[in-house]
Amino acid sequence: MMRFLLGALLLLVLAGCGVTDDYPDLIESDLLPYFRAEFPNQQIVLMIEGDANDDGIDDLVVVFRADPEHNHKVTVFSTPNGFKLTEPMPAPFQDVDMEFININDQPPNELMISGRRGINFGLGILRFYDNQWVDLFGGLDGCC
Ligand SMILES: [Ca+2]
Ligand SMILES: [Ca+2]
Repeated sequence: MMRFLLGALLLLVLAGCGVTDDYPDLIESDLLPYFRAEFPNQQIVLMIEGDANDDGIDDLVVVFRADPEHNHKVTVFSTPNGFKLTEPMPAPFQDVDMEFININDQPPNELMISGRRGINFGLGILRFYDNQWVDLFGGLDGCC
C-alpha cells in the first residue's frame, strides 16, 4: 500500500512538472523555424504575426531573452526571395506587449510595442522601413 501511494505521489509530481510553461500565451506560427534557424535556444517572450511591410503576406515579430538582463526583437519578414530576418534590436525587458495598428490610415501598419524595465515604462510606435523597424517617436528609451 505504501509503495502504491509513493508511486501515485511520484506520478503527481511528474505530471505537475510536465505542465510547467512560463509563456503559455505564445501563438503558433509557420514562420517560427526562420527565427529558430538563427536563435535555436533563446527563450521567446512574445510573438505576433502581421504584415509589417505591406506586401499582403504575414510577417512574424519575436521578442526573446537575449541574455538574463536584456530582451531583443527580430522580425521574420517576407521578400520576393523568401523570408528574411531583421537584425536584432533592443526590446522592453518586462511586461512586453505588441500590437499591429495603423496610426495614419496609410500603409504600412505600424507596430505598437510597450513594456518596462523597473519603473521605466516605454511605448514605441515603430514603422518598418528599409528592412528594419524605425522608432517614430523614440518612446522606448529607458525600458529596454
Ligand atoms: Ca509582409
Ligand atoms: Ca500606417
